Amino acid sequence: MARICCGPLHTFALLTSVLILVHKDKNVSFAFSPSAEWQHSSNISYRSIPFRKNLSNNVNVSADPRTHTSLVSDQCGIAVESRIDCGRDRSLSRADCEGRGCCYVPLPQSGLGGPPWCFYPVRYPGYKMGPLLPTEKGQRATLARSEPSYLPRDIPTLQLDVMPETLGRLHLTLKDPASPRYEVPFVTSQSRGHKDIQNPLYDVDFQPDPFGFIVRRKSNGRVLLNTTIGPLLFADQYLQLSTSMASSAISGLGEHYTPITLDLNWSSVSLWNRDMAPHRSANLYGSHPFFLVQEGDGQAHGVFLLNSNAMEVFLQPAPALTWVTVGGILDFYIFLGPSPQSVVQQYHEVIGYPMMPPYWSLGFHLCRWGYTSTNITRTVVQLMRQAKIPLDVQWNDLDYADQRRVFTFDPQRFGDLPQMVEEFHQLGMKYVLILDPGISSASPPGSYKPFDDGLKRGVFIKNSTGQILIGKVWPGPTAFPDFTNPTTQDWWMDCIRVFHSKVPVDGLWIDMNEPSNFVQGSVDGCPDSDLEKPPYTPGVIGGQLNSGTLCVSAQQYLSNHYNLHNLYGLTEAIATHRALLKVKSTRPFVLSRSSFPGLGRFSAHWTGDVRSDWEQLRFSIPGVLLFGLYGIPLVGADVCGFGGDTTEELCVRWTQLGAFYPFMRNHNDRPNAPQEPYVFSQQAQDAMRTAITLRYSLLPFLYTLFHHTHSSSSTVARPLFLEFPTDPNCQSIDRQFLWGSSLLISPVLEEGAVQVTAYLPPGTWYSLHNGEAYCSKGQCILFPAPLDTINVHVREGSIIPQQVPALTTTASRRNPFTLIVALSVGNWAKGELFWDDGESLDTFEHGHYSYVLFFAQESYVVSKPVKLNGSLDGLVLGEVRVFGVQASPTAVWANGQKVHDFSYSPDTKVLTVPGLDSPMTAMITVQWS
Ligand code: MIG
Repeated sequence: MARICCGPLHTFALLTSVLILVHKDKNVSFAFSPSAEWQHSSNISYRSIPFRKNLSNNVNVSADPRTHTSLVSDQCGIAVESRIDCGRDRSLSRADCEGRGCCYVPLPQSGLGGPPWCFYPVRYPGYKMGPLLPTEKGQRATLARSEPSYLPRDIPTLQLDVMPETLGRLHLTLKDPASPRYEVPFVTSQSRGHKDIQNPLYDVDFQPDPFGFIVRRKSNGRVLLNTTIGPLLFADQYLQLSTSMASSAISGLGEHYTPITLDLNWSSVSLWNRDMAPHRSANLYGSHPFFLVQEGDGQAHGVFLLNSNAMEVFLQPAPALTWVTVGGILDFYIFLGPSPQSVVQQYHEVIGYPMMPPYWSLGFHLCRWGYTSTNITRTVVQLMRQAKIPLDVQWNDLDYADQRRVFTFDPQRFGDLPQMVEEFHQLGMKYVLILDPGISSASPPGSYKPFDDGLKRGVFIKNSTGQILIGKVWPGPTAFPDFTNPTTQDWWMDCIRVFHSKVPVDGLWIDMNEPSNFVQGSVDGCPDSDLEKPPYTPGVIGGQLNSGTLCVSAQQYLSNHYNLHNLYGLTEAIATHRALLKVKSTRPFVLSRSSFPGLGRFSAHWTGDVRSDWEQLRFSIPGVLLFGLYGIPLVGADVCGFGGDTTEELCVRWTQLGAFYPFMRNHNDRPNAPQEPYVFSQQAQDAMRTAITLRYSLLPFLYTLFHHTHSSSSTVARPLFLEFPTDPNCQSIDRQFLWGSSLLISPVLEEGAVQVTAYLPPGTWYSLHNGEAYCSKGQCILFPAPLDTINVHVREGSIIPQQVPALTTTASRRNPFTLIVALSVGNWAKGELFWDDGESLDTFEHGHYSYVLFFAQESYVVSKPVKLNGSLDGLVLGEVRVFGVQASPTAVWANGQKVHDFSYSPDTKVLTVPGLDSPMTAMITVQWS
């Protein structure tokens, strides 16, 4: 069965050193004296920075002789891969380029999408750094430039703050000390800066002139960031900083349609929230200026640039990266890991740990645009129940609203909406509605309270001259609430409270919150200004910042839209979460399309308008995994695809993969062929039922993973490299993923395929379906994957709590538990269960939960409650299945009583002990011999 198959999985080319100060002439002084030319962050021991010659040998430049022609001055002798574009803001002629003091060296491959023709020389003049002085939080220095840069409105003097905040976290800011600039609100809790961190994992050195800094991993001296490879530019609307990278395996900088590691071949990614169906090279709904770098030896670090302005990040093969943002300050957090999972944790410590979702939100959700009445919606639910396919949450899209105005419902087609929701509740189900931010501004006065009231309370975003900005969305002309205004949050809560008193929705789906606008900027266009047309516009869809959204000169309570645009969805999520919390007093469920760091504390996310095709199915995996890194673990793509017609086969495969998205919702666009599970053949329905039922049986395990991500920020859907960081084969795998550390999911992603090639990291893995063991040396194995099967493997040493599934979680939560015990080679296993009522607020924080530990050794399994709060009362352990029992047991005991109907399969080496009926609130021991 086992065969080594997938050929060379990317072998990791570790660049041990990436200092890219290239200089060929020994006589030109680079042998600077560290004490004179370099400053060192005082809390760490002194390190000199010897000039590392010929590091460009890492990259082959000799292939192109023109690189080293005599025309090129010594200052320009920079390896092609390391050349940093001096003309990002506009294309430059030779005269322009040299006028900037840059190197002009056209290459056959340069131009669009290749290395730059015009690049900065070594030590391009910039800011000069003054002495580092101690502060309460670390150290501070003043940076000043003597000559202006080529950009309009330079900030001539900067304040640098270096704040070692924890052993693994360094915080570094650059701002204008003369006049305060916009800084991102809402995201970080109070900075925990402390200058007395003893022995941190990092080392920082500064090059004073031109200013640059180098961050090293202290343990091995590896250079993680080196910003001396290019100039710091800091003008009012153009901030730029370049750095070398410690490897080419970089994940993050979302939201984009991309594999799990980014393309460094002279590519760029723009961060500017946009209503845009996922496709390559487009800025999508959210912005996440964070990335994680796998260093190649199992260690990793991360960088977060806390900046919400429109940003473009340029990636080049050196490997190196250049941030360009059009406003705000430079506010960097650097996370030293050293494991990739700890990088994620350190990042989430800054942006906040994810919320604990209500249990029901982990069930199956069904939605489509085009359920045009309550009766049609009721029928959907009936047909699902007839097909015996689990469904926890029924949804309605815009169809419900009266003239598409939020906080109303159509009196004819949805006249009995309140009763319908009540009926769903009687079935043990939940109900979620869409809620767009745009508030119709065209209803006659007195006929639409949300607008009238909002107008009175001054909640809407204003244009640059102080009138309410009117755009156009589904209801026609609309005003946009400014959620940065506390008054708006109160008004929003009132709207939700009034609506909820009529229609008791269980959660809200906040769509269109980039915000999306069908006219550019506003119905009156936008003014001609530096905000609307900055000196440099990042490469965004539509070419302008106001494309598909509001005029960026629009005014909000905290700042202008230019600064706050990327926060619109986050601020709406905060307001919606807060409103639901007040109105319902249970854990809020909010699903937001637009996102920014910190969203995961308030909301779930879906990946927007994905097309029903195989490529989008495949890319949904990195999409989901990356949102885990961004701290939004409750995430999924629309199962079976949103745009275009699905096929039966695609929909089956998508349902199987979707059963392992942390958030699972089948959702479809209006014009498309229906894709509810019951519309397909019996065979397809059976396959979908199997997949969704499998998910339901695993929900206790999934819920426990969510508890961990909420309490300690471990990831739920986990890329393999996070769990197996020292296995180079896992570096870029994104066709498979893990749930936590112990379930490996290997879905079919190709049309017509009935087998799947799956990489199993070294160790024993058991088929979740039948317990068959695979002993892997770290190899690819070909598994059968007929249409009714998704391959899931359990890692040796783990115990997975399951529960007998049902058609809703309301019912399944009362069913007997089952334990899957996957014995390790050394005959042990462990696992745990977090359990509470599934919906009360802050149960972990208040201790209102139960916790059960499971462990197995040699020939017994123990279930041991370590904390009980009543939530497990009446629940029983029904069955234990032990994988990897080498010899057929002759007797089995449960709590000392002989069990007669156990079974053992000599083929798969699985021991099944059924009919236990033991209360989960007591210790249970199952033993065999
Ligand atoms: O302009 O509400 O991404 O899920 O069905 C389209 C209708 C608006 C976009 C969402 C999609 C939703 C649709 N919405």
